[in-house]
Amino acid sequence: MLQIVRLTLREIKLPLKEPFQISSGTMSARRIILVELEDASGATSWGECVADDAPNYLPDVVDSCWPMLVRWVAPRILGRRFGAPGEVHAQLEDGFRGHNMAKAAVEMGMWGVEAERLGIPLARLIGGTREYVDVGISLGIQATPEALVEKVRGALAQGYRKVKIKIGRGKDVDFVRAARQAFPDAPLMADANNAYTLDDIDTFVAMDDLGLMMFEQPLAWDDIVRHAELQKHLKTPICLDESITNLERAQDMVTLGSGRIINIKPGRVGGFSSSIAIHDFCESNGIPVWCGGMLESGIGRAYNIALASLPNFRKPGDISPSARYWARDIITPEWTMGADGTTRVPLDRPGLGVTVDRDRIDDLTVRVESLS
Ligand code: OSB
Ligand code: MG
Repeated sequence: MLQIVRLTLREIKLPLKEPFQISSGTMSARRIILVELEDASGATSWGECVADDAPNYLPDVVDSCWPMLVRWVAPRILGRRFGAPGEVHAQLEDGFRGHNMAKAAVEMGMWGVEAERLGIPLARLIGGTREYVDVGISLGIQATPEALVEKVRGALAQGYRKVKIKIGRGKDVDFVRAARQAFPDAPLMADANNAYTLDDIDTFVAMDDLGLMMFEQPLAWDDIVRHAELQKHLKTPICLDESITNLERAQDMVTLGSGRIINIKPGRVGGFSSSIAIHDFCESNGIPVWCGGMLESGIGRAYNIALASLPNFRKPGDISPSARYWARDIITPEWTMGADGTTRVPLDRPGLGVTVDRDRIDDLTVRVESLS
């Protein structure tokens, strides 16, 4: 049984090693809300909220998630008895619309606490079957095709098993084609973060012969219908990211043919229960999934790596090692990747499998609020 007696919210500011540009904006430092959870048994763990400063990915932002956590999420959790973490999602959905990123921070933390309480690795708790997970890198939009080619070269030399190229208007066909010409057999894909409309079908047709693994979220962030029309014109599979906010949207994608692959980000879909439900549905319907990333710290990364150990995570995830993002992460040991482009799931340690560095977090903290 789980019974949370205290939730502590912390906002930290973690500077990125280099700015990360997507079609809808640029990030140079992350504002991250961390949630520390204490169970009546004495077990503790942490969750991470993936919302960023600006509403350029989905509507959730740090400054909406913090008050939602305080006023609406925490009161539904504190003091209440849960038989298992799988019960938390329904409790957070009942008469409570949206705000998935705030919900997910606590919902995932509950899985972390349960793993600690039982003394088992998080990946085991959720039924993960892999000991190693394949890692991909997400490369931000570059100034020139030549600069992109050098970034791709570096990523492939490090061993990454998938290279995702961020594209946007005017930074698309020439960029992706240059990367393909330089690396004819590399596992490449492109992520548009909603930069296009159906008027741009020709842009995608121009990239359709480049042998890309997929086009991620070409059209509007909340669209399902138009993606089905676009997919009819393309042999390259469409992968939905932003549009898949819950199991029903994944079902809609399959019903309408809006895509053939799903990027699961637990923060976007409200946590682990929802992620696992989408994973299972996709597995039954022949839809491969992979784990997306939101430039998480080592805490959020622990959850993503555990999730990616489930069997239908059949393509490399955006789960780069700590050193790709941060001069120093907030956990030890930091997440690393082998030269073969895989990361080992920490199955030899209970809970998240890493130690949270409280001193480092204290140094980075800009506000704290304790709820009980
Ligand atoms: O669309 O997948 C995306 C980062 C921030 C917002 C949206 C996205 C991304 C990434 C980064 O692609 C993936 C990572 O964490 O390495
Ligand atoms: Mg994406």
